[in-house]
Amino acid sequence: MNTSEIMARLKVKHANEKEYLQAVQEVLETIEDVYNQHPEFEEAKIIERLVEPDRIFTFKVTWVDDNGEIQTNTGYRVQFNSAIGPYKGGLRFHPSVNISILKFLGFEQIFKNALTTLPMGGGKGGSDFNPKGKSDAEIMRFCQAFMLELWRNIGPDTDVPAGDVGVGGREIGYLFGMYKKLAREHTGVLTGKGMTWGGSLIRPEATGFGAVYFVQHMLHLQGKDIKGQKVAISGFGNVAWGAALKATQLGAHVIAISGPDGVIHNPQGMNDEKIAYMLELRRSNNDVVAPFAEKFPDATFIPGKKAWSIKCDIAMPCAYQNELNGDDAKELIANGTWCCAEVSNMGCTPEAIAEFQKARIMFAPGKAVNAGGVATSGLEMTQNAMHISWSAEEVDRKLHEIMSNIHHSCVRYGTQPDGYINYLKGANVAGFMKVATAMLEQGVI
Ligand code: 2IT
Repeated sequence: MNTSEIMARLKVKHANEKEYLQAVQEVLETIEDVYNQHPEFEEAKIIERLVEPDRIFTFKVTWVDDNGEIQTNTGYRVQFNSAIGPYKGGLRFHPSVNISILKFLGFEQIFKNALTTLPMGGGKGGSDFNPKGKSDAEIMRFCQAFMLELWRNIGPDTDVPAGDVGVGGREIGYLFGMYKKLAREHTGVLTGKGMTWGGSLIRPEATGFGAVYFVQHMLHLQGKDIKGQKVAISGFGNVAWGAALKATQLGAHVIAISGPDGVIHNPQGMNDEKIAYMLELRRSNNDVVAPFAEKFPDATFIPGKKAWSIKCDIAMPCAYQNELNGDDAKELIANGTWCCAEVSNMGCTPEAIAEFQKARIMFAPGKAVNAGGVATSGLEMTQNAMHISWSAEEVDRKLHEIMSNIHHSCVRYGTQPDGYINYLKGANVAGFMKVATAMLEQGVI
């Protein structure tokens, strides 16, 4: 079967899973050429096998809230592909979480993890639990109840979860505590752990830092520097924080951050105090960015608007999937934006990507740009397995090297005859070739 036939069948079989279908379609469209050049892949039905997760666990999570009321949520873990290493990928706690979203995230994770050059397969999990407004004790009870089910299906050489939207250091702590108690082992079964109990230095910063390192490579190749550029960032979570911090350190002006409630226009750029306040805002668990403008009067809050309404050179979506659509892309392009580096997973809709590519604007996909996060998780696994801990400089040096390699792979597989670099194609083809070859070599399993 060719890629269009496979896609057509998937659309019938999983008609309700729109995010999953979107992620698969994007990959299949970009790898079609190489797939056709490798009849051995088609013969081994590599794509048919790759789009189907190895297994999915669904479980009930019951817990008691602070009012003594019993709450029920659904927990999931999608173990997608283990061709090149144990399943690896984050846990997302958000009311929108469902099978389609976790399958899209798990599918993307396969290629992203392959790009890092580290031995990690693809997986993803989470729950429809809404952390917004929950007390610390409620978060702990939920995490413990979640792990009470999940622990049997994960392990340091089997499946290693981490954080994602709604899951940060605090949640990883509660999840790890329960895992350790049940499994009676202190191993690297989760990443993003605390620094005193097996966590890697630089892991909290890694996704945002890695993304900015990637952007530096994109710019250098065009003879440009990040210093002095205006950067618009969406979100104000852990990833947005890391990106804002590194971009500011390198002399860029982060002129927008945003939340579900609207955008902060910050024409003066960030400083240490503002960046520290981003963390405070996130810790407040209220999911609003408006208080930033109350604290810093040089910034303005524009309710209901996205970060893409602010004039910028470089756009970095750092929040959710499909947060930048075709109209947003048109607005950015009209305002003179010349680079979009997706930091969220599938942050741009297919229409937005088409607009950027049509305008020959630099665009790079999340699975390349944000891979520094999971790469540093991979480095955390290595340190745990070796029972050692590397210095921040050592981890940052390795992160730099990994991002440079990923950029190199994208350029190698994505440079078009006219010189335009199709980073989306480059990332998908590079990741696919590695996983497909591994699957072929391991036989029909
Ligand atoms: O989307 C991602 O790559 C993550 N949420 C991080 C996954 C990880 O295992 O560190």
